Amino acid sequence: RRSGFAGRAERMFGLMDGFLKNDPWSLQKDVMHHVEYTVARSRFSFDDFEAYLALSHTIRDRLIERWHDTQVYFKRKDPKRLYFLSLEFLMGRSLSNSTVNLGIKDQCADALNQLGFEFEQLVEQEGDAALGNGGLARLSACQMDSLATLDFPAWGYGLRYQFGLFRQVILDGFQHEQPDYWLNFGNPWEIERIHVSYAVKFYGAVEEELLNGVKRKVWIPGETVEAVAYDNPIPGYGTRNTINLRLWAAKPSGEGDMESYNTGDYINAVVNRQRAETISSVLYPDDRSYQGKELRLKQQYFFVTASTQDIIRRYKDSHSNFDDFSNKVALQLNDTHPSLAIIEVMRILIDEENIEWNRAWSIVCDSFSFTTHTVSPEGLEKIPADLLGSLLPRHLEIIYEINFLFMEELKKKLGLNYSQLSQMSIVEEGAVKNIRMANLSIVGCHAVNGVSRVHLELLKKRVFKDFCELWPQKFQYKTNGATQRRWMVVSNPNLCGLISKWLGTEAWIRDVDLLIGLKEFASNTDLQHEWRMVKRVNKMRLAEYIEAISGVKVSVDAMFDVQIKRIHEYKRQLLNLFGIIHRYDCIKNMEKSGKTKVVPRVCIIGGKAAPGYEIAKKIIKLCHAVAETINNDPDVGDLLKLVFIPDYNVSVAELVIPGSDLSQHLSTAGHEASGTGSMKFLMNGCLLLATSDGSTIEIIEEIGNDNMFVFGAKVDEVPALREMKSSLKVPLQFARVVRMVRDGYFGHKDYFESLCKTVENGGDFYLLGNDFMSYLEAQAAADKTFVDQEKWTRMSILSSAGSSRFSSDRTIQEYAEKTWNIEPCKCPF
Ligand code: TH1
Repeated sequence: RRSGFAGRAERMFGLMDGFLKNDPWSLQKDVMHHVEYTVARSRFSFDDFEAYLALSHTIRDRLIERWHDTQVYFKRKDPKRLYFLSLEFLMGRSLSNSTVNLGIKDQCADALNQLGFEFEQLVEQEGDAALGNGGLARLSACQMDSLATLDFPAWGYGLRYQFGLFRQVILDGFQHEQPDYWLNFGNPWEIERIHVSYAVKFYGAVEEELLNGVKRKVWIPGETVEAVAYDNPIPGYGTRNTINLRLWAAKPSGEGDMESYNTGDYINAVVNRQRAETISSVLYPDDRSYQGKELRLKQQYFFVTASTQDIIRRYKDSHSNFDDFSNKVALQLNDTHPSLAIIEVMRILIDEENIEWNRAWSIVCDSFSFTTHTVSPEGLEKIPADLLGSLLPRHLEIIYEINFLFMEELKKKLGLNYSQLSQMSIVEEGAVKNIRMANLSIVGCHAVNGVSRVHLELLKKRVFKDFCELWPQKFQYKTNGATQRRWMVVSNPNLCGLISKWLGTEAWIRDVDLLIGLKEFASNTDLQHEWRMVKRVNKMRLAEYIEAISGVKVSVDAMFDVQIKRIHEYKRQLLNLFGIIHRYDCIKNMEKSGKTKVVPRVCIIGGKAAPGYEIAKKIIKLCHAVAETINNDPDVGDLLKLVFIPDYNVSVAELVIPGSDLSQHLSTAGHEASGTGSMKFLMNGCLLLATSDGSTIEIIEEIGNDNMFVFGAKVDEVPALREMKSSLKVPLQFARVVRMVRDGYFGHKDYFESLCKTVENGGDFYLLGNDFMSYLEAQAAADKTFVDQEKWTRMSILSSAGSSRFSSDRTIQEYAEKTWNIEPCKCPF
């Protein structure tokens, strides 16, 4: 006999007409349904944007089906789950990616075509979800795609900022920041869960309470807001599994309403409550720097408590005690930004679940793992103890207690080495007392991961030397990766078609190691020819875009040379600009006959500067000033062009990467923890011109020195070079280009003075002068190779063929096995 529930479920399923179908006709019907009833436009008249919305809702319905099935299956199987906690996710657009992962892109394109719409055009209607700054945030997004595709029972947690990363607007060559109103036109990709909400408390005081003769600490908070969940389905490729990215938004809390309203000032009370929403309103736009701002700390705690309450509630739904917690839950901290979670779980276990301290602490340590993305000690997050104590008084007490016990343990192990103890302490004593979030994370996690091999070496040698010696087995590394679904299949469909044709299979999209199969065809003239054709079409698309945004006409026969990433002194966009000025200077001083030998270049630079980072902003202005001079110089013509692409983001990257020949990764060795942009270029067959730093070192090992252009000081040489710097002679060519900028060759003499100073007179912390000649040689080698199109194309094919190690699928597989101890849980159907 059927149980009542099953019988009812079957009847309901019948009413739903089974699962949604994916043939073009069914898709078309659903699109029209959404035009009429969701977007509420007449079926006789709707524009591209409305068609985009209707199509997105059509896809969303399919995502929801799979999401439900996956979650029901996870719940039934109760596997160990991974929770990925990150304050930043750079998801970019979703439409194209979802259709690719669901395997229905062609059907959608057909369906739309018959309605008179161009799929590619609808895709362009979508704005980017830019809830993050740069590499760290895009890494989170790539890893979510891999987690879903590899069928891992995982969820991501993040913040639903109302304003994502600022829009960069360039006026007269200067960067201006504008708010990113990404939610203003609605967001079809999220599901609001008004009923999934948690109270978030701040301020107040800790009191002692006597309960059944036992003393307990009770936190009496002073302010309460509510965290509401928004779910974003993340579909895997070639699987039904669809995991969840749960983002929290702050809302006023209903708690304590009566009190404030009874005091009389109703209007003010309502308005003040509304201020709760500011907590999740804006993403901090600083890459790699912290400021000890109260709002940022509020965001962090808001995020952490909502996520951990949700996770613990889900655990308790199917478990009656905490014995199994660390066998069922892995909590991954993306950098130290969410590291208060360690304290929050500790607080819940001891204060609310009445678990004894030592047991609670071992549950915490067994569950948490942490990945650091930073190289320098200055990049490590610190929170003033006063600030933390006023916002979260109970948490500060717990931190002190953890630190006390940790110090006692250390004293036993190390004896009384005060300088070492104070280095390792979670609490930094000084004029201002600070809490060191990295130390807290290392102490409270069972695994600490670096993001490339050399990054781990640097952690061992420098930043966390003492900790590595104390707990060598805790420290690991997982070289970062990027997802080939977004960075090849979505953004470079023509190249993918070609690769699949030559490999005789599309299986590499899931099983990326198959890409190596291209290697045997690297010298095949047919493949080479087709490969160049694909690149040319991509370059034409990019050239059109460049003309549209800048008015500059560029020739697709020129080498497209690209540097796109956040603007930072250590990433040395300035070195690139100095190289461009040098090239320009050479062309200017050339005889007519010499010019025929110049390899034409289109130099493309893009990236945002943190709003308060003056030097980075000057680099942007210098780029525009140099471009203005070069692009309008009749002596130069098509031999050299320089364009700055404004408002660089994920969707701009998807356009630029497939259309570039050469990409530059110029960080001073030892400064880029990993770098992930290079991996995306590599996959797309763009040659790299790079220093031997971060993950580039591993790329060199994978594809060989002779398949890219490597230059500059090595990681181990940098410290000694810095010591000797003031006695080193700078090359004449370098001095000359710096002087051109300083003397006002590109105008704005006074404004650029401070920029020049960063590389002059024994300054030059990032060693631009030292690496300059080596850089020019690498550039010359690139020119020489570009003329030999056969060689260039072979190197390009070998780059794609050798890129499989840099798929985030590999990264996630390693984390799953070595850090999280989780297994796939594949939804059958
Ligand atoms: C970046 C690293 O600089 C980069 O090398 C690495 O590839 C990437 O993370 C992913 O691992 C970082 N981004 C941030 C952002 C903030 C703070 C620190 C870092 S490190 C906000």
